[in-house]
Amino acid sequence: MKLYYTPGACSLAGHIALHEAGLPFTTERVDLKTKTTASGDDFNGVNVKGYVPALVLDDGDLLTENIAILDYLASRAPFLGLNGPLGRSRLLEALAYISTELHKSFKPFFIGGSDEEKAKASAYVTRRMQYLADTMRRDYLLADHVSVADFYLLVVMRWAERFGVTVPGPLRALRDRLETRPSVQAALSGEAAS
Ligand SMILES: N[C@@H](CCC(=O)N[C@@H](CS)C(=O)NCC(=O)O)C(=O)O
Repeated sequence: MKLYYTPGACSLAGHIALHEAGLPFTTERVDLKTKTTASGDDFNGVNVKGYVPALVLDDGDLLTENIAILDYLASRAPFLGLNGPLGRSRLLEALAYISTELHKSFKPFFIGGSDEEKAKASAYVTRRMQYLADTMRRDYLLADHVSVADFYLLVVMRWAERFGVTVPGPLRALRDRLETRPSVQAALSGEAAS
């Protein structure tokens, strides 16, 4: 598999999951401003949507959208998903929440929104994160073990720190716990060095 990513972007979640899964993969950095890959290719030629993450599967198929990619990786490495009859649905429920209620709410910070828009977004994100803090399991978001949802949440918690958005205490503790994982450190240092 090959993951197209941009350092610190939402593609970091899949990058961590690939390390954690222990599956063979390669990566290529994408410059989102110029839509050019590290090897000089036109990224729009890889993913016509023009955004990361994009995952090229071993048979050449292209998978896009964080939720789909993280769900796929959890299907390839089931220990990164959830057990039980509702396991997959619960995982998708959490991934959709992180994507639509948290990730997308950062838009004013990324597109140079007004101070008022940023303040509104900040309060909204904190309130939506509070729900996760109130409902999370003891050590991880959805279970007593890590799941791909933790990795996506970690990405938005890193953005929160960058933009001064308050993260509830239990989630800050989760972030600290996640950042000690070798998979997280490998993905972060790989992206920083790229
Ligand atoms: N709907 C996509 C959105 C992905 C997305 O927002 N990617 C951002 C980085 S976090 C990006 O590549 N933005 C550049 C652009 O849209 O041109 C998903 O959920 O995967």
